[in-house]
Amino acid sequence: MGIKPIAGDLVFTDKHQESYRTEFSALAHSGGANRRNGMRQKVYSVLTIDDDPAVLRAISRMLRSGFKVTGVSSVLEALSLLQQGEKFDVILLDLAMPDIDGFTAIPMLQELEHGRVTPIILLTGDIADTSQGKGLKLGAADYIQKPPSPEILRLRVRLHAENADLRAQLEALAYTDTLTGLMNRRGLQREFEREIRRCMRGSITVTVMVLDIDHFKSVNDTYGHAVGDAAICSVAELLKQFFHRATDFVARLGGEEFVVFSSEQNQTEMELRLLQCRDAIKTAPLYDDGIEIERRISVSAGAMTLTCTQSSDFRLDRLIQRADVCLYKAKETRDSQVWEEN
Ligand code: GH3
Ligand code: MG
Ligand code: MG
Repeated sequence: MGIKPIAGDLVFTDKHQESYRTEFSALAHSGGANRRNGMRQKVYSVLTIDDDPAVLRAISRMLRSGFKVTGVSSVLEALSLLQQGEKFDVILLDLAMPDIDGFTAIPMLQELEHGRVTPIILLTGDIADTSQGKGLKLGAADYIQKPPSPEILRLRVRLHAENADLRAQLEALAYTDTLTGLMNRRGLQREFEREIRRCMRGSITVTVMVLDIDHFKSVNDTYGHAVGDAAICSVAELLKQFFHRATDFVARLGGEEFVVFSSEQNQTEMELRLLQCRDAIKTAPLYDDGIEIERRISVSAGAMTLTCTQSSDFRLDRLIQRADVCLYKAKETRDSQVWEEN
């Protein structure tokens, strides 16, 4: 894809390269100590995308200490690295790239991150307000003029990497159930929204199951809350084991209730997996203070399998409600799994 070159961005003059060279030697003498206030700093990985090899070399050297830099000379190479699952803490993107221009590249890079939000910093000679605004609106985290001041580059890259780290930690807390380590309802909602779009595009079959431990109150009443907690964790572990495919999502909704959301398997296959999982739960030992107790637990499940289509309006809460109706029937009839009729 051809683009109009942006003035000031195409060539690094000798003067620029000279300033980088000066910086490298200054760095070399500083010993590259990777500490701040006596604290060891985390080494962040940075992906630099620039078609000018001199810039790639310069950035690498500027970020030699405290960063691990990967340089690529085209947006396509960067996309291919992300597609292969490579993860970076910060992306430095040149706006004027010959294959795909930076503005177009921002959403393409973000799309491949599977929900991670890696800060993209535009690094360019074009610092017109309109370009800056456009870049930031498209989702860039920041804008740095070329040639960057090495110190400012390091500080900004670190600042964005640290902010992204903090955000990831907060998200992990917000989306994880602390007792079991499974996703909580919010986490499931997030995964569901991502996954259901893919399923609707491809008319893929999905299954939603709600599982609930039977007579759980009596476990608590007889053995205490700690054993109850251990029983919840044991069910969580077995659910993870039996629903471990990339297209399976297991969450704890709260209390002793769990949800499995899964795609790409038909009802018969899912029924079989659920049966095997329930058998494993029924025979799993429970412990009180490290000593095995006699008590075993069972779960009941309500479930449905349906095919996603572009036109259908799938909402997680509605699907869970429908599975819940089946779960209620399962409890009433003492059938251990009830599936919604197609
Ligand atoms: P049913 O067979 O109909 O499912 O009955 P049940 O006893 O399993 O369900 P009920 O809703 O009557 O009781 C659920 C109990 O789960 C009540 C609550 O105190 C307990 N509970 C909820 N969250 C937790 C938790 O995190 N840990 C423990 N140990 N107990 C919990
Ligand atoms: Mg360029
Ligand atoms: Mg229960």
